[in-house]
Amino acid sequence: MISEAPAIPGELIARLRTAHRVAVLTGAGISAESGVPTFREAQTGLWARYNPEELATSEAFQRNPRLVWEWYAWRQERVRQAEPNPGHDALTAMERQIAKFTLITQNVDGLHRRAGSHQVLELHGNLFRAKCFTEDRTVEGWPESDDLPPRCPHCGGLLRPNVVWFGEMLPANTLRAAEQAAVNAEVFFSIGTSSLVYPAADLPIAGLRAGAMVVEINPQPTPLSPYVTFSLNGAAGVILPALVAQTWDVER
Ligand code: BV8
Repeated sequence: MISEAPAIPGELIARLRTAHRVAVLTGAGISAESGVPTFREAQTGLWARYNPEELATSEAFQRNPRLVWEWYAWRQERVRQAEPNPGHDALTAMERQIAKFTLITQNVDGLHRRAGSHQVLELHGNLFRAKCFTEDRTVEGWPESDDLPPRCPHCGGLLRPNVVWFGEMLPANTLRAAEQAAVNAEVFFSIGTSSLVYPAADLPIAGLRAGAMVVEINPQPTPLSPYVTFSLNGAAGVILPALVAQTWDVER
């Protein structure tokens, strides 16, 4: 049985057709249909025994830099084998229809940019970038070596993934731009996030307070669900293409 395209609320379609400023916050759920496990999904194999929230910390890295570096290398490999999915593609189509479109992501997998999105704010950094743990400055490359983690070419300190760990500040300019986009949005989408991690989880609330229509896309309810204007319960890779097609009558 071919699954019916989900019906998108008419009021949301009408609003999007006249909107000039739209902001979107995505979490790991939008990459789930690309085969990238979500952040809180049970980790597999070697990593099953570790809790991501414990590994994604500066303390874990200081305790066992090799283990943490290898965890990120394993995740990089998973992402390299993944492709953007119809949910990512639908957001690139939406960006083409909206004058001021801002895509804010908690994800570190880089799949929005690979899908062709341009205005992407990576709140939590990117798996594929590294920085020096000692100097806290990004490095573009480093000499081949068997050292794990590799060493900073400038000072010889350990390299670390250029992502925001728990307990670390988000990049100030990126967070400020995200907050601006949230409070100026006419429509704010929260897609594929458990709405548990702060300060990202504050962004849809900031949009709501500023008068945005807030739309959540998630197969499960989250702490944000009671406050949103519309809850579209389903997979982003199914709902977003239907929403774009029903609103702007375009393919992805
Ligand atoms: C900081 C990078 C402050 C690393 C990540 C209040 C204010 C400020 C901070 C806090 C606060 N309360 C608590 C804190 C501390 C902490 C925090 O929020 N803890 C939580 C756990 C309570 N926050 C921080 O530490 C932040 N730093 O605030 O510093 C500070 C102040 C002073 C001085 C110093 C510091 C830093 C947070 C960033 C952490 N780094 N990632 C890495 O990836 O390794 S966060 C990590 O979780 C990922 O980025 C991930 O994206 C993010 C959130 O998870 P989700 O994306 O939501 O993914 P999840 O698996 O949870 O959910 C997936 C969802 O998708 C589910 O709902 C599921 O139903 C849905 N889904 C599944 N399939 C689909 C789908 N949806 C749609 N379609 C599908 N097909």
